Amino acid sequence: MRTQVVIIGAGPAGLLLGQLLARAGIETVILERASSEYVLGRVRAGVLEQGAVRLLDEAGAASRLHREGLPHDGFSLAFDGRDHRIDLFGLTGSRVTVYGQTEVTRDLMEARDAISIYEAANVQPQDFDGENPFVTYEKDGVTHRIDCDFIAGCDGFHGVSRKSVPQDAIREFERVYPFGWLGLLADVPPVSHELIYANHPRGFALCSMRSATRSRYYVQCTLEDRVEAWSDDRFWDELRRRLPVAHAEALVTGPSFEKSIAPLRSFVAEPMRFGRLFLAGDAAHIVPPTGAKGLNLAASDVHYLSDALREFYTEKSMAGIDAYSARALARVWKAVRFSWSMTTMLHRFPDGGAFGQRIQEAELDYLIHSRAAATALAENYVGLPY
Ligand code: RFL
Ligand code: PHB
Repeated sequence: MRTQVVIIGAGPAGLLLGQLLARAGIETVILERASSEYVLGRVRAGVLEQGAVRLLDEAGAASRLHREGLPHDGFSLAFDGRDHRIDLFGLTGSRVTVYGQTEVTRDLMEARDAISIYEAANVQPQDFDGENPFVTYEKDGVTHRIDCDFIAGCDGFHGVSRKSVPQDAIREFERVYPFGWLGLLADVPPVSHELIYANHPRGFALCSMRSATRSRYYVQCTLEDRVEAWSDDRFWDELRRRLPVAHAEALVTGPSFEKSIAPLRSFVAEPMRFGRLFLAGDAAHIVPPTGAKGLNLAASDVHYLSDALREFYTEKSMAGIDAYSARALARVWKAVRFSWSMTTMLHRFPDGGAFGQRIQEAELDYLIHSRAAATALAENYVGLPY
């Protein structure tokens, strides 16, 4: 079998790229290791930048997002027992949209303009340093081969694409944080109509949502914590303790239907192109979720990559392809910096000590008293321009 572009991974990066290319008339096959039900069952991101919304529009997959997504003009930083609002719209003229990654994935799956093959085992990108790359995979016990012009590795942090690159051709940068996030999803109304990021002596907490009737909450936990040790009651008690009193009293609790622990990490692989193999999204970089940037970075990579491939097929030009890695990485590193700084400002570090604590207090105090500082935070949160 032959196609123009093989995409490995049907997460948001792979599906969005497939959809944009298919709409541009570029033949694409997406190979996904998991089943579509499994991909849809993963609960992850919730906040979209306007750039990501525009791309979903371009992909023809945004009509439900426009109906059901929640526009947010600001969020709250809670510390010292009080709320301090960051007026995103007032400071930047821009807003974010709260809409679950699960829903983005479902909308892209339903658009179905690209061919997707689920439960493809042992996917392997091959010969991408030459002119004739191909990808092999197994399905129902049979080995298949797809010849192509390009391979897009959109297979997440644990995928095969980055691992297929020779060690001496890639440089990796990493920071692992000494804590995780315990997240819970419940059908209860959100405690506030905007997100609350709380810095508290007991640890960070985040109040987010999926809709007016579905809440997503997180508390900072240790790396040794196990989900089984966290009953719903224990979670709700801990969350309440970390919020300002008015929110703690207003918190509506109920049975959870999803609870999981995610470790926090910053990671970047450079470059993002190796001959005819590209990396995009979590396959190339990971950010801690504190800045709400992971999914949005996957979208901006896909923007640069889909532009480059369209340019190649319509104008026979390699310019966009040659520029892809540098363009994407320039935006990636700014989001890595922002996510690291939000994480550092809001969490309790086991070895942070009294000095670390005073620095956090000074930074938060500066933020709420300086319009310049608040604007810098807001412009990163709503997303830097593509
Ligand atoms: P994904 O979503 O990991 O998808 C990769 C896909 O590739 C498949 N795969 C393979 N397929 C074939 N062969 C192989 N060998 C394969 N290996 C893997 C996988 O099965 C999967 O389907 O990566 P992608 O598409 O780059 O998307 C990235 C985002 O999922 C991620 O950055 C965000 O979820 C991060 N994130 C957030 N991002 C935001 O922008 N805003 C947020 O508010 C936000 N909150 C979060 C988050 C991530 C979290 N966790 C759990 C990591 C909150 C959390 C808790
Ligand atoms: C979420 O709703 O899951 C969410 C929101 C904001 C973040 C991280 C996660 O910074």
